[in-house]
Amino acid sequence: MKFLVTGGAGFIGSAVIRFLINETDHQVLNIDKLTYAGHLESLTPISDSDRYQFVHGDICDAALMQQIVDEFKPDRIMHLAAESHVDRSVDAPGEFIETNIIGTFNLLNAARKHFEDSGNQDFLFHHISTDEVFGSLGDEGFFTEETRYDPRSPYSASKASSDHLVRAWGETYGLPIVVTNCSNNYGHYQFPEKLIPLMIMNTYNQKSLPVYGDGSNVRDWLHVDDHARALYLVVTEGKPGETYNIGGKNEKTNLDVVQTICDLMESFNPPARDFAYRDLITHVTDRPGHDFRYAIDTSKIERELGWQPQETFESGIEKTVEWYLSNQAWCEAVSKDYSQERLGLKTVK
Ligand code: NAD
Ligand code: TDX
Repeated sequence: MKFLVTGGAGFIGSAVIRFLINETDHQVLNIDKLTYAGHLESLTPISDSDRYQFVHGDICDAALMQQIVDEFKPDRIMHLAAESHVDRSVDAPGEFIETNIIGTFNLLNAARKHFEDSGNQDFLFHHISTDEVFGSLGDEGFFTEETRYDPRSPYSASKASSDHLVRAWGETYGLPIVVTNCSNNYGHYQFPEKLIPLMIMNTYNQKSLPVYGDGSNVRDWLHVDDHARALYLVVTEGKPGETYNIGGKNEKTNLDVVQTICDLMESFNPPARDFAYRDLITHVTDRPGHDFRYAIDTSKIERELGWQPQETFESGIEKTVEWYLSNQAWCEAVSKDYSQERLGLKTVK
């Protein structure tokens, strides 16, 4: 089949494309704007494949999206391109509205015309979304596919909006769609603004480790390769019109995550004798509107598609720390314009 992947130079998109090229026989066209978060270096392992092509393009360019879809004639569109960082959405929400909402609208229009013109009854539009659309949990409970939407950041509100557009195109125009809502991903090739790679890079460089608030906020961590496998199952075997939640069953407080990274670094990269990586942990001003806890009920995707994550948090975080230590060239290439300043505080009065 022909897969059109948007955002394929990003963290999850590149994992999906590496999976599609390495584990299947499908053809892949990657459309990416190459923002600060998009790096073709993440695709080096597969970029020589004759089943892979890249177009440098912006999903906000409606005419370009229509042209690419009309020419490539995809059987599947996997839509991952987005502005993805919550802290940046606090400072500059406009880009999130443009890319996440208007960009998704453009792709839906292009997909609808292609579906109607081609008559390809096997066509499917897969929107890759987040559990953050469901808001924030207390100490108990899990997000299911029926949980009411309650987005609380500009990022999650823009993703909720795009989820609604995708379902509306399914109901109103009969476009075959599927939506997945996933918890926090971690693993190789993640841009070092996100918690886990930032903490690995900062321990390596012996810089302070900024934990927002008291560090008790909880995230449910999923290794990115387990997410890529889940997405492939959904896009090939999922039922059109359905939503599937994806999660890692790995709930950790942020402080636990940071301490685990410090402890792994003690063994992989032992510091001088009078110093411990945990000494670098610094509690800083909390994120505005910081969601307390995310946790996913994954029973639907397990029951209906037989998906199970392969990595535990312990195995995945160890591989991830090792990967960042052995791939400093990638880290330096992607972060050359990234100053690491604290983002997302501008709304605090
Ligand atoms: P990322 O920020 O690493 O990558 C986003 C990619 O989209 C980049 O390559 C960027 O260049 C590209 N892009 C941005 N704006 C674009 C535009 N206007 N036109 C074309 N390309 C553009 O993000 P990620 O972490 O890989 O997330 C991918 C998707 O998965 C997003 O939709 C995100 O909401 C969703 N998601 C992420 C997580 C997570 O933990 N990272 C969890 C659940 C869902
Ligand atoms: O320096 C930091 N210190 C800190 O304590 C950073 C960057 C984060 N944090 C905290 C905030 C969160 O509670 O760590 C947690 C994780 O933060 P992020 O890595 O920014 O991820 P999060 O806000 O949870 O959102 C992520 O998961 C869901 C992705 O960025 C989203 O794209 C995805 O939808």
